[in-house]
Amino acid sequence: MRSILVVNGPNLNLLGTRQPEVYGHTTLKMLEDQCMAHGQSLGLKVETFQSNSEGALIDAIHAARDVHDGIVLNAGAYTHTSIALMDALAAVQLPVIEVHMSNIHAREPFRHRSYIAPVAIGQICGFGAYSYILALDALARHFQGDASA
Ligand code: CA2
Repeated sequence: MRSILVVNGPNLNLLGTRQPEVYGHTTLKMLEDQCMAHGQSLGLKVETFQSNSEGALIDAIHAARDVHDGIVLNAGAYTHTSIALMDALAAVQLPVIEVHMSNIHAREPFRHRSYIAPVAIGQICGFGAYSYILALDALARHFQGDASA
């Protein structure tokens, strides 16, 4: 069974507790449970990780290399700033889908740039918690289409 790591970055531990008008009412725990349940329905094992620390996120991405087959990543605001995260993803060479709860392209200009996008298979944003479900579907499809993945 293929294994996917769902990674959430800074402040996403606050999901469901603040700014529901932007990020909805789903808590991080609910989101992670939904990802695990949906992964199971796709025949994928899903593990989750959240940190507010850039270094811890990089360490988790490095550790994923020998354990997981793909990554779903919401890097939070590090999306728009972190060359280090981009380098980590490029180094491990796992298929990555970038996700965001909000539509980053409809928000402030500084959110339009992503350092993750160049090293991701694709980007899904604007669908709230459903962005993660779509990302798992996309990874499952990616694995079907690539026997070597
Ligand atoms: O839309 C997304 O998923 C973001 O990655 C969320 C980041 C933001 O910096 C990105 O531009 C887009 C912010 C995460 C903050 O999460 C909170 C959740 C609830 C309450 C407060 C913050």
